[in-house]
Amino acid sequence: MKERILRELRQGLRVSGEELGRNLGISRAAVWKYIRELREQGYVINSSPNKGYLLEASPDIPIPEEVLEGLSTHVLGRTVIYRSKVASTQDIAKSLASEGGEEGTMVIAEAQTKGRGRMGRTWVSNPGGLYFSLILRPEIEPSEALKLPLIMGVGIAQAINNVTGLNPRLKWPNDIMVAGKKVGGILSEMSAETDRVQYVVVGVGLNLNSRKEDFSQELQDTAVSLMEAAGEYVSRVRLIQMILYELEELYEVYKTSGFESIRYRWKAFSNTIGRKVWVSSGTEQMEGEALDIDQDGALILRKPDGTDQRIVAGDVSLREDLP
Ligand code: BT5
Repeated sequence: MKERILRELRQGLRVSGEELGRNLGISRAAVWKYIRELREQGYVINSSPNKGYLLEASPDIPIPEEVLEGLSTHVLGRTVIYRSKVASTQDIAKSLASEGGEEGTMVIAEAQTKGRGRMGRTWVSNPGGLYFSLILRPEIEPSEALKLPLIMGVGIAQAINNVTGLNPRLKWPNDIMVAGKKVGGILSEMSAETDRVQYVVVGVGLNLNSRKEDFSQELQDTAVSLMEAAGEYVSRVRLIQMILYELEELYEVYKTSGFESIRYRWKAFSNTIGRKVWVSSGTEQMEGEALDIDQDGALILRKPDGTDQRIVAGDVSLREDLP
């Protein structure tokens, strides 16, 4: 019912409680209760006696009412679950996925107390950032799943560029960088049988409107927010809608035509290819030149002895960034 009231108010005209009640088949008192709830959510609704209600401003909060308004995707983000504080959006999305949650379902949180990165690392998730997990159900073999964080990376980089004008770079396998610092990361977790993926939950953490002093001393050297880099507040709702739009397009391309064209787009955003790097993969530490990513999304490292090594998981440091 609240959504329907909002839809009426979004027409941009002043409308009386009586008229709203009549259109929606509820009492004026009920209308008033929903208006109060909307105000509590951050909607600015002007009311004047005898004339009625006028929507003056909507909050930049990724609640379903806002994300769905004007969202142009067919699948991704059509179901949005918004929470103010959770341990990790990954856990919620994974449990929904295991109970049959639909492809495209998105769990967004304002803050996380146990946000995680890869290999048990922590993702610092203070208020001001964007933290979400998306359920995907691609009909692929488990070995294909390595490509998904790369596809996500391209979509996110493109969306950041569209919304802020910044030129983000992608660092293999899952870092989103701006001005040489990490602005976001992608975590992909899947459930699979031997030859079939059941679901993949891709989690994205982005530093959006946080300030330098919101980060710990240690992170201040390596992390940045979009607001700091762009010099202005970045609308969360707009960025989410743009990410979903870009991702859905890429996901379609991937499902119908494969990874090849996305691989090229990834390379165009990359700050890794052609650079001297250090790679740590499992217990191994290697140096060399990041030559390419192959058709599976693996990194090809040319080692000092001239041989090439294919790396499917690990961390890359650019040599000139090392202390
Ligand atoms: C990642 O891991 O970069 C993937 C992060 C994914 C987070 C999202 S948030 C929504 C969803 N729910 C979750 O619980 N997780 C996902 P990794 O490559 O392992 O990088 C982790 C490292 O990045 C840490 O060890 C820190 O060095 C650094 N880091 C942590 N928080 C950061 C932040 N807010 N900004 C920049 N760097 C950060």
